[in-house]
Amino acid sequence: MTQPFPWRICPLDVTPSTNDEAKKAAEAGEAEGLVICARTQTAGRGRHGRGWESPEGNLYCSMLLRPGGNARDLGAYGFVAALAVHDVVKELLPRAAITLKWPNDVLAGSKKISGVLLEAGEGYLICGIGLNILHHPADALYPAASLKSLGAAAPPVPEILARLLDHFSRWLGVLRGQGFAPLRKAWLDRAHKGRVSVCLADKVLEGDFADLGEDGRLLLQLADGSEQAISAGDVFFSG
Ligand code: BT5
Repeated sequence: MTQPFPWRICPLDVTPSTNDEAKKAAEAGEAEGLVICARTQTAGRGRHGRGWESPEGNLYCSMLLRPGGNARDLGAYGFVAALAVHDVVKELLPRAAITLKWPNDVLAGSKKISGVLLEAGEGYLICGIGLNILHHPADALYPAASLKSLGAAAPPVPEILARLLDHFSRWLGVLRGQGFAPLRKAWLDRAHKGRVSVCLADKVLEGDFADLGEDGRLLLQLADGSEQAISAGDVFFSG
């Protein structure tokens, strides 16, 4: 399997957020490839300042990357993460429908099983991944599930992390060798499509999933036939 660089796993017991630990290491000059993982987080974060429930038994990890190049292109790394998680979950739940929800969620049986939080700083990018193995919240923004709730005989967390890093390396190799186009195609092949509501900061848009833009934006077809490109929002499927 392609290994663009050797991963260096730093396992922690309890931490507020693996993303924060990875950021500290990045700011102290740590090289690309560090992976912080923790058994539990006391202040796990989602996007837009939301929380991420982090009881012991799930995977919480953050990779330190140093992509260089243009800040505009960093969003591609979220698709690398989503595709890698997709592949791990598909291996463990081969009969379930595993799909991707824009931007970087992985759904198993239409429920959210994983989330990705990208955070960039000067010269680095932290890619945080949460994957529900034994636990999921009963009452979440989007209906949630875990590998266990869907009947998977889940291997131990370190083995799931090792599989995730292998898949992540492979998709990272694709991005760095061939650019975003093959990732976009792979993501579209696995995307949960259909009628959606998209909650933006100031309004809700209803429409049909039309496409994933070449820049990673969600393209939504509105009722009047026009197309709207979305850079940040929460997607909910209707029905
Ligand atoms: C995400 O945010 O999906 C990104 C989650 C990233 C978590 C990882 S864990 C390792 C690393 N360290 C961190 O501190 N974070 C990253 P978002 O799309 O905003 O979803 C957050 C919403 O999902 C919350 O408001 C809840 O409603 C719901 N939620 C919370 N915990 C969940 C869980 N374990 N499983 C499914 N949904 C959850």
